[in-house]
Amino acid sequence: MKRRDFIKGTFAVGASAMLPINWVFAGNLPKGLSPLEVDSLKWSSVTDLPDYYKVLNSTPLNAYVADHMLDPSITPANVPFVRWNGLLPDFKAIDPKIWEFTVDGESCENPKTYTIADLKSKFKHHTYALTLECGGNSRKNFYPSAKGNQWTDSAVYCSEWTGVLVSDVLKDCGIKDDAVYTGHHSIDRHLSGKGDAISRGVPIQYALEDNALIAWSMNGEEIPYLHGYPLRIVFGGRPASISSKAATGISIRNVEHDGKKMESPAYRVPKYPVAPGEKVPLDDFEVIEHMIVKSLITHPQTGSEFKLGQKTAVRGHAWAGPLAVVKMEVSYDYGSTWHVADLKKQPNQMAWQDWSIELDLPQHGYYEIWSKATDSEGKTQPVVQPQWNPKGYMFNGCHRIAVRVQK
Ligand SMILES: Nc1nc2c(c(=O)[nH]1)N[C@H]1C(S)=C(S)[C@@H](COP(=O)(O)O)O[C@H]1N2
Ligand SMILES: [Mo]
Repeated sequence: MKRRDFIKGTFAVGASAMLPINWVFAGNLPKGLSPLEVDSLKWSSVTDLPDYYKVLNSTPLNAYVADHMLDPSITPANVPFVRWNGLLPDFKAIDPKIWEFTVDGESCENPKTYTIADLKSKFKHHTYALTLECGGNSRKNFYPSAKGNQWTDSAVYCSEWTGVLVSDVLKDCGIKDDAVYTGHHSIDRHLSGKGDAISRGVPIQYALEDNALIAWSMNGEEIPYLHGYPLRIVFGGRPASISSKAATGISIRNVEHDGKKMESPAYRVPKYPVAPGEKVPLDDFEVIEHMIVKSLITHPQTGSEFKLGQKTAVRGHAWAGPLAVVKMEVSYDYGSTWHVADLKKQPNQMAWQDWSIELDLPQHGYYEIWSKATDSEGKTQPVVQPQWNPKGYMFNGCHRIAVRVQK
């Protein structure tokens, strides 16, 4: 039997415990859900990544941190999940002074190549907090399991990006009337060493929105190597796969972009509801254009311990793609009753929103705290699981953590 470490406040204490001594509200847990395991947080280390990262794969590099490390409103540069589809670029060989960004494509009137200095001097600068969530975030929660990186719930972050608008740059090159899509290009290569690792794009109208950036800075500093140095295309609210790191250009396309990982079923879901485990014909998938309503509890850390009578402060973030979150609720009795949390406004569209609440957990024992966001169209997070899909995208079930109250 695995040892499970409980954590007092934010400090680890050596005490171990087995689940659960006094399992409060146990009868309310919906059929099919088992109590969360309170695994000890032991992170593997890999070159270049701090040892609090948990590494899913090293080639390609995929890694994430524990949910509670995403607590700040603006995610610091040393904690976002790291996702690469192919080989890592030779970062040390990159010279930002000669880095080029090219706009071309069938629907581009005047193809142009810019240096980073050109972009900085020619166009207005903008700074936005933008939520980047992998389309496969929380994939591990799907039952039956879906193939792909088994992300838990932290393949999402919201940092502040500074750059120029994609639309200003595309307009500078002239967008023909027949433009329908963008195609994004990066320097990194496929695992085979040949061809692009990934080259995705968006319907042209999204590229014209006023918070899609070509950014050279994250949180006021140079973009870290692993998050897109020296230049990144950043679209909040949409699957992060379109936010190309180490970006070398955008093609303005007169067809749906046909770059690497645009083909079905990559970043696509079935056009109609399917049974869990069902095989779906490739023609029956459609592209995911935006992420959906969801929330994350970032405090307390799962496994925390409280004293009976002590208020339990709970907080986190919530987001809903291009929409705002209008209501945030928390339950500590497996969804039987919900408590409305304080919810902050977005600093800008496509940014996550902070929320917080203080709970009075009524007696000693084991609890789960669940969080549920509702968006401006009234859509809310499912308690058990959302529509299953073959690639395990867009899981947005309620977030769950486990805590214990001592007598
Ligand atoms: N150049 C490049 N950009 C990329 C990728 C990649 O493999 N190469 N992966 C995409 C995917 S699938 C995701 S989820 C995000 C991850 O961004 P992060 O590593 O900053 O968290 O980057 C996107 N941009
Ligand atoms: Mo992703």
